[in-house]
Amino acid sequence: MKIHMFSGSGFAWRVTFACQVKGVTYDEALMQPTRDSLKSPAFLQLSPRGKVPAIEVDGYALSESMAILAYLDAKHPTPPLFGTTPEETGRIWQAVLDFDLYVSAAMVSNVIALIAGGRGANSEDTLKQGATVVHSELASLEDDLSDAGWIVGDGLTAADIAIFPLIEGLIRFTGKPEVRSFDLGFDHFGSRYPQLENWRQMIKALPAYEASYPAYWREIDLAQPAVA
Ligand SMILES: N[C@@H](CCC(=O)N[C@@H](CS)C(=O)NCC(=O)O)C(=O)O
Repeated sequence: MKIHMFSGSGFAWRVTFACQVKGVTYDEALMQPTRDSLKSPAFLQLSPRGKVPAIEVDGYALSESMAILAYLDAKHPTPPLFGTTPEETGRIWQAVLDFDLYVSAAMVSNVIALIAGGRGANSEDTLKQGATVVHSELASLEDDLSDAGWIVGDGLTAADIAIFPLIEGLIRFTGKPEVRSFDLGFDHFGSRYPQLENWRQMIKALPAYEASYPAYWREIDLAQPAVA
């Protein structure tokens, strides 16, 4: 299986994480996050909206990270990521869709993408508004974790894999020195969100975490000011 992606995309990390959990081998087809590359006719054949991730398997192409996770789960059922009972499956999709429909825009478009794209310095108001929405959503997630500390039920599911990479991106990008002065409130994450911090540590303890950690994030330490 080939995964078209760029290293550090939270949506692509969902797919590589799920592959690692399931022991599915894959090749990363790394792209540049540019219009030329993402909106090229060839890539639009694979991903009609020109977004990563997209996969190719034996002539079959699929985009949308959660569609890819559902495909992987159907093709490689062990371990199951979408529950083992209809009730669990419903809860997992509820959590995923809730996040993607109501949370990820504030988190990705109004915080992570602005900072990652270098536009954060000119967007303080948007960043602050985005951060306010994200904090209220994180507070709900903090309260709603299962008794076992996962998003749903007593083990890792697609809901954890959907949400975790984007929270890691949020923490990484808001830790940039030039953004810290905006005081968005995401540093000291663990003291503000102790249950979510415990959940992050449970995920980080899984072998799939290290195995899928974005190579680009390892290479570039955002906490250090950029060298001119
Ligand atoms: N809903 C999509 C979102 C994918 C997405 O937004 N990918 C970003 C990278 S993190 C992208 O390709 N952005 C390029 C663009 O929108 O032009 C999914 O879950 O796969």
